[in-house]
Amino acid sequence: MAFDIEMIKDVYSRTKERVDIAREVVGRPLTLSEKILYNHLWDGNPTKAFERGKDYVDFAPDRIACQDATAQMALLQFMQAGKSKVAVPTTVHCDHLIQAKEGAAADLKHANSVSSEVFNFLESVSNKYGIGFWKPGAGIIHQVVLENYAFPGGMMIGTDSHTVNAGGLGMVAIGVGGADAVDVMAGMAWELKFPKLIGVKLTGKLSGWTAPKDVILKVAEILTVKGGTGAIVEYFGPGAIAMSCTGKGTICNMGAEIGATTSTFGYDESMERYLRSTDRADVADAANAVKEYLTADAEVYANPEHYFDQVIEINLTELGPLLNGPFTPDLSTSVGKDMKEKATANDWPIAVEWGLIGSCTNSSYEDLSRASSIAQQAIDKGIKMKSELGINPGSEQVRYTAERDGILQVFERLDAKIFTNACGPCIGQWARYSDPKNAPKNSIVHSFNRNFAKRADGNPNTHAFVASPEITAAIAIAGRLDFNPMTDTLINEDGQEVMFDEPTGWELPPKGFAVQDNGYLAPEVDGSHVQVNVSPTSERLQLLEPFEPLGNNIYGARLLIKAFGKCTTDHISMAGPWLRFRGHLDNISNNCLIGAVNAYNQKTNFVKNQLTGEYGGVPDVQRQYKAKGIKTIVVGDHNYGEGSSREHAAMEPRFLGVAAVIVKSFARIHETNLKKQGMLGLTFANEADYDLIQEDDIFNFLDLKEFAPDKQLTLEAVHADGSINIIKLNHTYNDAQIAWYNEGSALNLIKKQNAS
Ligand code: MIC
Ligand code: SF4
Repeated sequence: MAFDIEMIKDVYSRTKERVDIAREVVGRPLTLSEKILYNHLWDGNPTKAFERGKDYVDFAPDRIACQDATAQMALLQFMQAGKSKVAVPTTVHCDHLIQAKEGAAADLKHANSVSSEVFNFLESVSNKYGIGFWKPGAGIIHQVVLENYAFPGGMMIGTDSHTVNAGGLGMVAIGVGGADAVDVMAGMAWELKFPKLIGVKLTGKLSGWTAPKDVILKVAEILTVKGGTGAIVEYFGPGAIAMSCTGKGTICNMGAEIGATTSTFGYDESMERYLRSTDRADVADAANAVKEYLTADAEVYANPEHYFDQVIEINLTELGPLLNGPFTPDLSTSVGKDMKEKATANDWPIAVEWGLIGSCTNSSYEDLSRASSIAQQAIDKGIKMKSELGINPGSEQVRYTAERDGILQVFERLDAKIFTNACGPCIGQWARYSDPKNAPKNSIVHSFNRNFAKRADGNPNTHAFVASPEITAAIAIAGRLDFNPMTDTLINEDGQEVMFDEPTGWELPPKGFAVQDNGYLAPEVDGSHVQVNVSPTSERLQLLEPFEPLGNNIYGARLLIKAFGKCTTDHISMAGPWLRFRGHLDNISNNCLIGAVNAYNQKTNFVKNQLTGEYGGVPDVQRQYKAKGIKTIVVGDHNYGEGSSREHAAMEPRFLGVAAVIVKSFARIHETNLKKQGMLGLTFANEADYDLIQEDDIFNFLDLKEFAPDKQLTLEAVHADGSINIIKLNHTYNDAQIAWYNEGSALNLIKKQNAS
């Protein structure tokens, strides 16, 4: 039986009425995304049609999921909100804090000992406030959500950008910062700008070496890392229907890499099969009763260009396997010859040192079974493994079933390391090097979603390429980046030339899923007596102090850093070893912007202190400005804050005294995170004004007193030679968000409202 089945039935019981009204109000057939959005309006039945990309709308999500690295800050904030229980079903998943080193058993034991304080904190807060808790080792948040909580037509938010994975089961699932989740936990509406809609029509059929992963690698190439910003991507067409549910999850998952608000697919038989095999026949039956409401109206998919803002068509029969990377997930290259040419031209190392299979993106039973069919061939054909292989199963249920069915043993026979059911190398939790900064140039291939510099192993010289699990397995076995399993031969141990056959696998386990201990702990019905302890001397956890409002008198501000080029959340608040400070704002602030490249010297973590003329690390210099009460600004390029939902990337600069972040464009979640923390997140009205900013400028915000929706702000940049530039800044704050700014943060406002 499914968790929270009554809540799911409630959603379905109102679906018909609300969607029918929405269709009338909007005055035309509806996409699936619109049906789900209009069915989750905070105010109930739809009364007006919203303008996509313009109107801010209040929604009522059905559930929330948090992972350990972001839950700490989310729950520290929730504890301040003055509530005794979460208002909607919520879960916490311990998956990010487990380092991959020796293998699952030893690594889990180690994590449980070094992070016990954090795990105990999360467990006790969960127990107190009615939150379901998934222990370390239970699995990666998004696979666990897909297996247990996602349901067609539902709406959820999660404090992780890959929450979007649940679109594979027909949800609108959106990644948010912790402060957004706190709103919903506290029983308030969740606000989102009504998204634009991109339709992706999948014709043809996947076959041979091509996998769902290649679909999203292709979409990333087409749309680039910011092409999906502000939009929901809705997939449809015969190619979509023919694909497994977990394959759909893979595609939706990596929608985060194109900046999409989320991605989704209409309810179909693959979803029904998945629901039934994961012990949720009750959800499948309930969904079947409102089936036509869980996909778009027929007219929409027949004439998509009339209903979507943009339509892309991909013929899956023509699509071949791709490798995306290095350093960005949208740089796409076909396997084989094209890769050989590109790698040679760009000096990417051809030898592949590691292949990694797993992450929330590609760790389903189907993924493991297809990759293991390649591993099995290597054994059968006597091919020696040329690189190392690591596997992170997505959940204990997948791991247990894959072990029962002999899949994991196949990898083990190739000496693969089976790591914990957790994020591991995907988020830099990988003890690959003792001195990563000085580690050698090398290539790795993985089935993860992100490949920003240093992400997996902390080594800036690691060139990480993203591929499907089956291609990852083949390339890891061959040990060459330019290997094309469809055409190339390998020499086996007997000196014979051999080739791989096409991968095979099972969409779902033929004998059904099984698990002994899924790692779930239900909260007490009444948790009011549960004590939550945070030691004042802890280096891992720190209770939050409210931020002081920044006010509307910002004059004489200095430039902390003008970031050059790509500045993702990994650059702003690095993960890996820093994950251990995610619950301690002061300590984690020591990584603030240390990965951002200073536009004036092209160095990281090396900025000029304008008060002393000396250079220092970004956090150190900023702490000196803070000590003197001098506000600062951060300047950046396009898609600033791309990647993670981690609100630390906003809270750290806020905590250290940065007042404004001014960029050419923002990634959605990060922009909201800045607003929530009571900061100014602004964009250059004229992009070229980025170039006007000088290292030693003094900045005055001339009209902050008139801060209002749809009204530009004016920045005066006074240069060292006395000359002045007036720079116009755009913003997307509405009245409520300006109130957060005025109060110092959204949380300050909630506290005030709950107190009155
Ligand atoms: C990621 O993949 O970057 C993470 C780690 O899962 C983040 C969340 C975090 O930083 O804790 C995400 O994607 O939101
Ligand atoms: Fe974990 Fe990686 Fe997925 Fe983020 S992308 S949730 S780090 S597995």
